[in-house]
Order: sequence, then structure tokens, then C-alpha cells
Amino acid sequence: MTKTRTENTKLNQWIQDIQQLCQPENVYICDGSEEEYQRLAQELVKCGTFTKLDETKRPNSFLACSTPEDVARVEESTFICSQKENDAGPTNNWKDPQEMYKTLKKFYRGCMWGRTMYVIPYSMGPVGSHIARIGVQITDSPYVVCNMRIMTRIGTPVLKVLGNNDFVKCLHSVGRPLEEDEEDVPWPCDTKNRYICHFPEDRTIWSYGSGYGGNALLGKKCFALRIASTIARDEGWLAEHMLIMGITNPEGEKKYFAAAFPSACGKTNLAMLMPTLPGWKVETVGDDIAWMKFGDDGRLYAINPEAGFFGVAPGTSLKSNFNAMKSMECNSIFTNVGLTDDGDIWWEGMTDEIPSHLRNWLGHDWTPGSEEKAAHPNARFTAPASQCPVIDKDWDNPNGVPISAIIFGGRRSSVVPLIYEAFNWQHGTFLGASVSSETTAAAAGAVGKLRHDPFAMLPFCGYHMGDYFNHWLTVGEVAGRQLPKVYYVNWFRKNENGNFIWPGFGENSRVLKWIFERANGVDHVKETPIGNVPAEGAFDMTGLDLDERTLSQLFEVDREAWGHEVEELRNYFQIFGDKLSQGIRKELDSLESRLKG
Ligand code: O2Y
Ligand code: MN
Repeated sequence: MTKTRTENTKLNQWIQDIQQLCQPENVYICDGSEEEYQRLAQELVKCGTFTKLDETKRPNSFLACSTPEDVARVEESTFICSQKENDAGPTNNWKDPQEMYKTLKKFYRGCMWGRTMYVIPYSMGPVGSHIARIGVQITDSPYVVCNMRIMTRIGTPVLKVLGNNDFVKCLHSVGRPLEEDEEDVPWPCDTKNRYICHFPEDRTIWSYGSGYGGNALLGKKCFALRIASTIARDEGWLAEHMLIMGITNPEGEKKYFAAAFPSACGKTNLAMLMPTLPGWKVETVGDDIAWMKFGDDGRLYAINPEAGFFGVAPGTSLKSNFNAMKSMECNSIFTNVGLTDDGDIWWEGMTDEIPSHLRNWLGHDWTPGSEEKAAHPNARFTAPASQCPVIDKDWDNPNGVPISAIIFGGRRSSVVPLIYEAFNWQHGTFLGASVSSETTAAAAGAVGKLRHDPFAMLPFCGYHMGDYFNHWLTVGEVAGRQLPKVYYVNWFRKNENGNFIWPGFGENSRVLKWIFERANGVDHVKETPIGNVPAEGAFDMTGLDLDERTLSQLFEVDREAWGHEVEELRNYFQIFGDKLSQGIRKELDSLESRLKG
């Protein structure tokens, strides 16, 4: 008989409560084994959710295609349910927790009829690490279980470490009960009633109606960012929307950087970058989220709380991200991409050679020139981090890796130079607060609009963003800490003709080299009103064929354009009202006077 109880009293009570509420046909506690994964995958193939890919081309891998309405995170249906509305702040949707529990209970009542209720104990971060945390997700989606097994560490070893301690409660239902003898659909969901709700004071997440990505894999954005950011604030550490990379110079010296970019700005590409500069090496610790704590030695240590990549597929190729392509060669799940006639996957930009026919993500016949896309623009691959050819040797180290620099960036076609450096931590916090980016398809909504996205955390901060800025400032005020230098980069600047002026990809290693040298105290900077840029000759351009005009444009600080930027920021920051820290106000005023000076 399968076990439906654990050694954890609170967990047992919670399982019982949710079982009573959702009324599933069965309850199953996941052990995280390979055998369990195979069994669930087979069941998913049987009910049409998974298509098994050709074993010789893509071993142990599957394709799932969602309904067209359930393809991305739904920010308009994402709520922070703190006791006080002001604790959620102006950048989050707020609902009263008691009211939201009441509303949701109506939906959850009987919502798992005819389905199995899976209980997934999972660790965000290496099991047992002092920086890691444990969550338990209850879900009625075996697709979610399979993805969670790749994206996090799940099962019996996690329960062992959990013992009788507290955990983050994560409840998820696709919201599609099955009547007796009713046949299931390949992608069950209830898109008319989607709710992604966070109860920070209860360390609880309730998600209903969506089976997709960040809405359903609750360890990722919901726990590792929204709930973890509130825990981090309470406990004095940082839970950030940041990649973590190791970088080694030709002499063999290694440093680690963390970098925050809004969704779909190429974070995964940067995390796995192949440097064009001879002798330089980049290794990946994580591509999306960093949890960082100061150690007893005063340094900032980071872990990647995840164990897999949930990367955007379209545009990913051997040319744009060789290491991502290698990571997903086997043991992977693909969502909303095309299925080729020989049983492999394909998406726009994957290969130069375009398949002459395939079945697209909507299940339709597709040929080159078809009006529909082969893959949805937010189609994803789920691949184990351990399969990345450049995975860092310390990616799984429970103590984390020491961070020497923090990089912010956004997708900006004008104004923002290739790189500049903050004068100090307070100024760096201001740079984080001022992140903005032109939007893409990662979240539902318009594409190509400028949106402010402070610290790339706008959709992911679990509390008032003004308090969050303040938390960053406070973290920097503790005596004895070796604070990393802070940078702002922009790979996406365009010229008058609308062409990118920076080649990007592997050439971004030149930017990383400058940051690396700065961390070693190399003093080649030119001070500008916005921060330090590389001094003439300090930035390695060897072998790059860029004309004089482009070279000067890359680091150009146009005072007039930055004057408008200040105005725009001042206007934006008003939404934080009294909660906008003095430190941020001071930095904005100082920037303005430097620009006038
Ligand atoms: O569309 C989704 O549900 C996923 S969004 C996502 C996935 C992986 C990493 N980052 C993101 C993001 O939006 O930042
Ligand atoms: Mn992300």
C-alpha cells in the first residue's frame, strides 16, 4: 500500500485538511525516484499530455503542449495576500488573506475529484544547506510533478532533512475535477478562474486554475522569489532574480558574479556564455534565482535554489547558447514547441535548416511560411542543471559561492551605455531600483513597451518594493561586510538605423573582464555623472571590428537624455510614496545635480 502519511505532524495534518477540501481519488507522497518519474511520464503519455520524443534523438524526453490560453505567467491574477494592503505595496495586486482563502476554498472544494493528489516534498537549494529551505507542494498535476523533479530536489531525502520542522505550504490545482468515467483532456486547467496567491505571513502559496510554468511550479517564482524575499527581509539576507556565474581569467583566477535582468533579457545565455576572449572561462551556478547570505568572513555567499533550467526555447540554438542546447539533449521536458516528423523538437531560431513539415504547438500541420508559429514565443525547455557542460563544480555546494560583483541590466535601445559602475553600495541600490526594460513575450501583455522593473523583481517581490529598497540599503550598512561592487549593463543599445551597436553573446565576456579587473582593484575608470565607465583603452576591444562612432556610442552618456531619465524615474518613484528611502531620494538628487554640473 502507498504511504499517505509522513513523520511530520504538521505535514500530516495539512495533507489531511487538503484531502478533505479537494477530495481527490488518491493521495500519493512522491519519493523522487527515477522509477516514479518513469511511471508518471508513462501515465502522461497515455492521457495525451506527453508525447515521447524519439529515443535515439532525444533520450528520455517528452513534449507537452498546453491549451492556447495557458501559456505564461499571469501577473494580473497573481496576488500578495498580506494582512495590511500597504505591506504588498503599489507594484503588487493585494487581497485580504481571509477573503482570498474564502474565495479560493470555494474553488478548491472537490477540485481534485477523479484525480490523484501528489505531495511533493522539495528543497530549494542543496538538501541540508544552511541557506536552503524546504517546501511541500500538493498538486493534482503529474506534469507538475515531473517538472518539479527536474527543477528542484524532491522526495524522501528532503523529508528526512525536514524532520518535524516547518515548511512552506504550496497548494496547486489545475481546477478541473473529473466526473465519473469522464475522460481527461491533455492539458487540464481553468483559465477563467486563475489565482496565484501568496500569503507571506503564513508562508503559504495557493495556486488555482493554471498548469503552466511559474503559475504551477511553485518552487520557482512563488517560493524562491515572492515568499523567500519576505523571509529574507525578516532574516537579513537576499532572495534575488539573479543568475550566478563563475568566471576564470587566463591565469586561472576565479570569481563569481550575480546578475539581475528582467524576464527574457538573455539571462540563461549570459549564465552559460562562451567567452570570445582567449583563455577566459565562464561556468554556470544558476540562470534565474540567487539566495545570498553574508558569511562569518563578511563575504556574500550565493546558492542557486533550483536544480534545473526552465528556459525560453525560441531563439535558443547551438550558436546563441551551445551549453543550453547540450543541457537539453536528454532527460528533458519541452513545453509548447513543435514536433518534427522524426520525433524530435523544433522552434523558431533553433537551426538554420528549417524542417519541411512539423506538428506545431497548437497541434496543427506546419510548413515553412505557415502563418502560425512552430513554437509559442514563451515555449520552454525543462532541463537538469547537472547536464550543463559548463556547470560549475560548486553549483551544488551547500555553502554557496562568494560573490565579487552584482550586475543589473535591462533591454534598452537608447540612453543606457554598455556598462557603468556604481560609486558605492547606496548608489548600486539606486541602480537596481532604476532597472527598466523593453518588454518581451515572457509575461502576458504588450511587447516592446518600456517598463520599470526595479531589481528585475517587479513581478516577484513578495512585499512593498519601497521596503525592499530599504532592505538592500540596510544590508549594506552592517559593519565588517565586504560589499560586492555593483554594475549596470545594456547589451541592447541601437544606433540611428535601428541596428544593435554591440554584438553581444560571447563578446559580453569583454564586459565581464572589465568587471573582473575592477574587482582586483585595476583603476582604469572615467567618472561620469551616472557612474564610472571604462577609461580610454581600459576596455578590451582587441579583435572587434567596431567603427569609431560605435565605440564612442557604447559608453556615451548623453546628459540631456539622462535628464529625461531622471525625470522619468522621479515620476515613477512617486508610487512608493513615504516608503521611498532617503538613500534612493538622495541618489536621484545627486544624479540630477551631477548631470547639471
Ligand atoms: O512563463 C512562465 O511561466 C515562466 S517565466 C520564467 C521562467 C524561467 C525563468 N524566468 C522566468 C521569468 O519570467 O522571469
Ligand atoms: Mn526569471
